[in-house]
Amino acid sequence: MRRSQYFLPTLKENPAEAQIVSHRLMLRAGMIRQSSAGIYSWLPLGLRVLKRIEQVVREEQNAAGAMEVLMPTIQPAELWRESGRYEDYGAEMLRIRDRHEREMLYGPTNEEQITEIFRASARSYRDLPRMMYHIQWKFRDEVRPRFGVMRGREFLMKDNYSFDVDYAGAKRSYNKMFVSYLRTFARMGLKAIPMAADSGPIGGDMSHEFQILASTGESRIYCDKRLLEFDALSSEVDYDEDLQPVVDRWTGPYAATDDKHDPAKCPVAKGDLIEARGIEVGHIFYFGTKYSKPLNCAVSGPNGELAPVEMGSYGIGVSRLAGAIIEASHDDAGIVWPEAVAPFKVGLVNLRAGDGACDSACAELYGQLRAKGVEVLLDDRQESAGAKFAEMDLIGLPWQLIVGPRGLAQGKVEIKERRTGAREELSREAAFARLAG
Ligand code: P5A
Repeated sequence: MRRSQYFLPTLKENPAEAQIVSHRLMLRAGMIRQSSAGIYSWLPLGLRVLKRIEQVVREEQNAAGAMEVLMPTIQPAELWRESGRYEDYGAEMLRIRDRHEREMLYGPTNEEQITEIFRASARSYRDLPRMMYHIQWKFRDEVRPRFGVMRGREFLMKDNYSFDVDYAGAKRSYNKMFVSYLRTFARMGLKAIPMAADSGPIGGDMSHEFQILASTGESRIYCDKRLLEFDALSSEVDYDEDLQPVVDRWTGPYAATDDKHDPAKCPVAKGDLIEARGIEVGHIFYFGTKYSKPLNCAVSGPNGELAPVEMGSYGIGVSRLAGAIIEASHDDAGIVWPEAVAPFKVGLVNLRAGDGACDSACAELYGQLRAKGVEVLLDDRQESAGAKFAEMDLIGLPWQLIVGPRGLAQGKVEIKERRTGAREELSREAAFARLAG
């Protein structure tokens, strides 16, 4: 992509309405634009990040054996009357009527809907287990939408639903998602800590939320520092194996949110206890037959007896993650994207646009990198070097490839790693080989 043709409305000043760093940086980097309270448009740079986050989530869901579907945003009220949640959900639910005065709602979550889909065809225990997920917009009329996309009213969620024959099977599905979440967040460069949680309006009696550490997080958390040392990606997970040992490894050491932490009863030695702030980026639930029973989603067992299926649901805040990753990864100059979710891998800076040698070196590097599948943003504008560097740092691409007349005269270009600030002068070929790898 050429910067001269790109829609990237960056801001020099800090927007007054933004209270936290990720909101400020998303607005300044031209990633999002507010439409109304808690509702945002995603501009080209922001949408690229959102899609990349989505893709990591999708790959890990598929690897765990879940199947992608797509359910609508608008649901009929009667479905929610069947489960009893239509009234229970309260003012957070956006209720609407169509032209025939039929009551509809903009889905805050999809437990009812997936159960309705599944019950129409599931007959026997042989049809189980199944996991189905979608990545779809949700609406919750939050009392206080704030912090940009971190607490929106409209937000993008990955929600997965599991169907099993019995508790043992449901626990297995739960564990699969538990492990899959550790992998998903680790791939994004995040350290996520699972902790026992309340199940709230989703219900059920087993639930974990996944919190990533960030000083601006909304939740106060306590955890054994050894939890931070575990590496979720160190071993390839084979989802056919019993995953309980992996789960025990993570839930064994102490971790709790504020409301659950009792200093008098805390089992962790003082020196090992970390007190931090966290952002909830995922939440998983086991709720057994809470929805399958009222909605009549049952299958026959090996002896022909009919029993409601055992269910769980598993959410990841996809749009929230865009903000959460920035909270976890930025510096004074701007965003520092982990490579796995960066909107472009390389920012190619032409220090003297209009200079024949610089233009042709940039065009060549741009073409070669793209031919290797590397996403490049080429700053080909006639702006000052300072302005270009400041913008590159602000938008946080992992690598800057800097081409100027002085270096080129000696056959050299410069590479800067955004995270460390480390700079290196290299030949064009060596720079290309480094970035194309
Ligand atoms: C699990 C999947 C559920 O809704 N039903 C389907 C279950 N869980 S949850 O905890 O309520 O939400 C899952 C994740 O969605 C993100 N999230 C939000 N993101 C941005 N703005 C919001 N207002 C918002 N509300 C929830 C969180 O990351 C949460 O963990």
